[in-house]
Amino acid sequence: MENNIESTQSKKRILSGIQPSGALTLGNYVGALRNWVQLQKEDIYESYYMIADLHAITVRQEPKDLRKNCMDLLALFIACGLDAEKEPVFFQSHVPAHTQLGWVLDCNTYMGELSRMTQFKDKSRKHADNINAGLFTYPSLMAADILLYQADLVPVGKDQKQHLELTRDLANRFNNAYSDTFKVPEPYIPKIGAKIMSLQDPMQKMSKSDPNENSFILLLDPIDTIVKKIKRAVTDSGSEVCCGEGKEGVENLMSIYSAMTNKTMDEITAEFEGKGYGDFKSAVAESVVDVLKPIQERYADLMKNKDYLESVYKMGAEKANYTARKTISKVYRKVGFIQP
Ligand code: ATP
Ligand code: LTN
Repeated sequence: MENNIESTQSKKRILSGIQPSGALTLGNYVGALRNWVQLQKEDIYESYYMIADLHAITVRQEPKDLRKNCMDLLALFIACGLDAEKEPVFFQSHVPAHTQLGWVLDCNTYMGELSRMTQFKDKSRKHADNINAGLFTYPSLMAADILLYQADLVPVGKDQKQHLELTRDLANRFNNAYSDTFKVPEPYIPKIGAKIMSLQDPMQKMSKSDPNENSFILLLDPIDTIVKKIKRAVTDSGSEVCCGEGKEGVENLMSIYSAMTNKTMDEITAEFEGKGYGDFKSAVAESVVDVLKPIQERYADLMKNKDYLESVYKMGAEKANYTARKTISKVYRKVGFIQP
């Protein structure tokens, strides 16, 4: 069988993205962004990080808000520690190969597979007045994002696992039908904080589109708001800081504290033995503020330098296009299109 997967690639590759569909939450940071920064520091991967603007319009977006969210997200990626000069950070819409491969994969994805996606079901429920075709085929476009870069690893939160499984199925399906073309990627889901829960309902994921503002912490929330939201977080009628049945609210705060301080759950239980929720919540709030304050300061500085941000995304698009074009021309050739 012809093996066309790039053999010159020396480092393993990473690709991931976040939608510019609103302000980032602590869940996005813990489940995704912070791991991107750590992985980039390890320097054993070549990484591509994108702002998934094409995905964002599967839900109605006000154009001026979308523009603002895109620039905010770019600045936040850098403020959180991504080195955008070293490796590409780019807007998905700046790389036409995403939509090109998205179409080819649409034609290799079954309706039944797409109907099973829980994100589609959730979002159809939330946006019942706009259940559009893009929302339905979103997972094929996400697979295209990943397969274009021949990514080995995709760091995401737990909610994206199902999309990753479909991506792997599509890669294998295409490779079997047309000969080896795509790397089959692995998800990278953190052990701690893979799913940070709502502060108001610990059975629900913390989500930036939750109508209850007390349910999430935004990376750019003012410090006193962060403290207030944590103090108001739902716990239970007991007073023990530990995990277990009925302790979901406390466990969620423990996960946040663990993610912020790198302490294990056992260490946290020991630290707060004999102390009440008041002390615990103060410590959680302090740990979140310690992490977010420097990010907010860097973000404010970056937003004053629009020229720099522009240079970053242009450079990112150039590098991303270079890699993506190689894959899409291979795919077009393999499916039988005449070379232009
Ligand atoms: P929306 O509320 O609009 O559906 P979202 O907050 O779920 O958005 P996405 O842009 O869909 O955010 O997700 C970006 C990344 O953040 C993904 O890797 C996702 O898995 C991760 N993520 C999102 N929410 C959480 C959470 N509560 N805990 C851990 N990871 C999360
Ligand atoms: N589907 C993801 C965002 C996303 C993504 C990607 C993540 C779009 N393309 C490629 C990883 C790799 C979400 O909704 N959180």
